[in-house]
Amino acid sequence: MAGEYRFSFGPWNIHEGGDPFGPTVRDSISFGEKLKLYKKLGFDGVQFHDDDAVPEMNKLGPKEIVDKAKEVRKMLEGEGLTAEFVAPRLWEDPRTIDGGYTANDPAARQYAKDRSRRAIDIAVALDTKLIVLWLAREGTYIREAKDSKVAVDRLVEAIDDMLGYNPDMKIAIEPKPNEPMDQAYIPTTGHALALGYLTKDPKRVGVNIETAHAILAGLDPSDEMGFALAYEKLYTVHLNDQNGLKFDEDKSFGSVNLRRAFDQVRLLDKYDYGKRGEFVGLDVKVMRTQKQDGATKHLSNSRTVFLKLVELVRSLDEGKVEQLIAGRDYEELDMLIMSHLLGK
Ligand code: XUL
Ligand code: MN
Repeated sequence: MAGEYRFSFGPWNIHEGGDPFGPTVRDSISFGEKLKLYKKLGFDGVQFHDDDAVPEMNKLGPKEIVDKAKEVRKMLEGEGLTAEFVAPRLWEDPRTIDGGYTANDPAARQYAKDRSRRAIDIAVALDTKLIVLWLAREGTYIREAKDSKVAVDRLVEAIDDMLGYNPDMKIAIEPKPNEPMDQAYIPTTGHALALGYLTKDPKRVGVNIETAHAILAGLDPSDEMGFALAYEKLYTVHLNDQNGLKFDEDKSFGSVNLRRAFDQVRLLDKYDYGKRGEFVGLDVKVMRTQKQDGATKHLSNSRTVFLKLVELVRSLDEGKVEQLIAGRDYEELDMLIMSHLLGK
């Protein structure tokens, strides 16, 4: 329950509400103010992009970056918080317009590798051993723009560079099939894990599975999680929800399809997710319509829904489930689950 699970989110999950078609609608909240909200909302872990921890890091040298990150670690300690992971934010720099690790320009690829090393330095300073790689621009708008075989070779080369740079760091690839690219090279959990096995240390390469990304790939998020669990590769999760095949919505967990959320929680709880130190990570966006005051409700609501679903999962009559499976009465099993979700 609440004490058994530790929850995390990233500072970008408290945001001003700007979208591609309109300006921001809420005031900015400083990083320090955001940190003060974590515990109040029931969260213990902070997910970082490298420049969430060290803004404008491209203007700083490696030592200055580490010094700044150490200051952030002190802030975390002051709030009783832990850094869960650091993700290199490679997709906003002019040098990575055509991608980072898979860019056609060798200078862009080198920048991406260097920046990833700096992200690892920040992770060390923040006392976490987990790097998340969301491969934002590692794909194409038109198929002929890049060679997909070479792209995979280049991704392996970049991950090998990170694994070699720090022998303690683990890497969780966060697959996503599209957005911002038309076609991403690592669209699913299967692709991410297979990529890991091409690297020089597959033991240290796993996944971060995001609910919405699995749905965008036309897949069931709990099945994706089960696949990763079978490989002992579910390093973290980004729970949220997604209403069909459209832009990545990052809706509150369970808000579109409660049964799909129930299935994710059932699987995670069954296989002791969290007991090996994993956080229940969220990647949720508040609605643009939300007023300033209530703009953290998506976080506390997602956490509450997760915990309520844990209760529901644990009160499911698993003996009855077994019996119905043995009798191949899946219609009755369907009704059992629906009745359980309806509370009757
Ligand atoms: C993008 C996404 C990112 C990653 C972290 O769709 O989910 O926020 O989770 O870089
Ligand atoms: Mn995510």
